[in-house]
Amino acid sequence: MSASPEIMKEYYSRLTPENMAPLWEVLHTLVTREPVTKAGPFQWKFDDVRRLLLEAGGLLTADEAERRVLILENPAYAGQSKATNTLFAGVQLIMPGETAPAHRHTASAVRFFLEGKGAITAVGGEPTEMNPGDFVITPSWAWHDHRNDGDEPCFWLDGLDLPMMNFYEAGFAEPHNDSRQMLSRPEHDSTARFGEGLLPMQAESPYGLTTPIFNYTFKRTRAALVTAAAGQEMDSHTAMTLRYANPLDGGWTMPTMSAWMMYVPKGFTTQPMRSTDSMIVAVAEGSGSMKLGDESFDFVHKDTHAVPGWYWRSFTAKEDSFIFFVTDRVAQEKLGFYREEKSPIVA
Ligand code: 1HN
Repeated sequence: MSASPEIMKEYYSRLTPENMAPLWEVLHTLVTREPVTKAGPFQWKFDDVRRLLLEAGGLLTADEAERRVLILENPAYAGQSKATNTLFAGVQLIMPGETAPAHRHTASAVRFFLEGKGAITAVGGEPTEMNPGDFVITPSWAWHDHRNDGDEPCFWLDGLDLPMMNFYEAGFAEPHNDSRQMLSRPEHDSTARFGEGLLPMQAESPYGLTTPIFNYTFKRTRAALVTAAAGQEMDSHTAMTLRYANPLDGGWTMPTMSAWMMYVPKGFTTQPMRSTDSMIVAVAEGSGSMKLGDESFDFVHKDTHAVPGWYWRSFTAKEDSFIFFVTDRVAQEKLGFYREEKSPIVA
């Protein structure tokens, strides 16, 4: 530095009141050689979430809460309602007979159903029953309400693009006049029109950039993975993975969040890979362990994990495992900065 530290300090002290700052002091924390994440990987055991959430079930109704959700907060983002820098994760409970009242918002949501029977979500006038492992979408700005017509507590994982949405400070929301919206289409209508390898002659999604199908059932996804796996060798890094697709263009199902499911057969370990997208990873079936960066997490069915971008990840299945991912990959791809890296294959 050509000027003395005292001179620099005095100079900086005059910048602050003028709302300016020297880039050269922060350049390399702003522009990093590689991604730097504030958060690390984290795991929430379903047993713990379930216990505490059932307790909330006795403290307030779904109607009072509007959404009875325990936020899965990454410790690096305490108080910020974030699982990763861009994704919200929470687990929702609705008790038999309850309704989570209708509303809509610009944030998109995914439901990954964890436990129970008889939960129905209505989206844009169509109901769908949610069963364990189902991937259900609430598109941006679609009316949605949930109810439990069964006789057991129902739990699901909510993944939302809220932190991303709020980063842009572009979010809107409104309540519906009725706690349950009017239904205008029978159950399975959207799957019949768009999800059977058939399309309406004038195919258009009622949800704009989001897929017209809103329940990708585990039953079909699981069968597809198992059948496809029988016909080829496991991929070293991704085992047998299929992504959820928008049938209108083959792209991802939502404009802000990508989702896929990976089948890792018993005894198989995937080679490490990493990518810039941050992810919520939940277990639909099976057990095993996942290595995220330097940490190893034993997982069982229904556990949820947060994985920040650019952490190496590898999965080992103790039993046949079906692992669900929701990430901000599609947003990063569209913005042009998605990257991934696969480790060289070791036998
Ligand atoms: C929301 O609307 C739902 O509709 C779930 O079920 C979780 C978390 C934050 C903000 C809105 C739902 C949510 C949410």
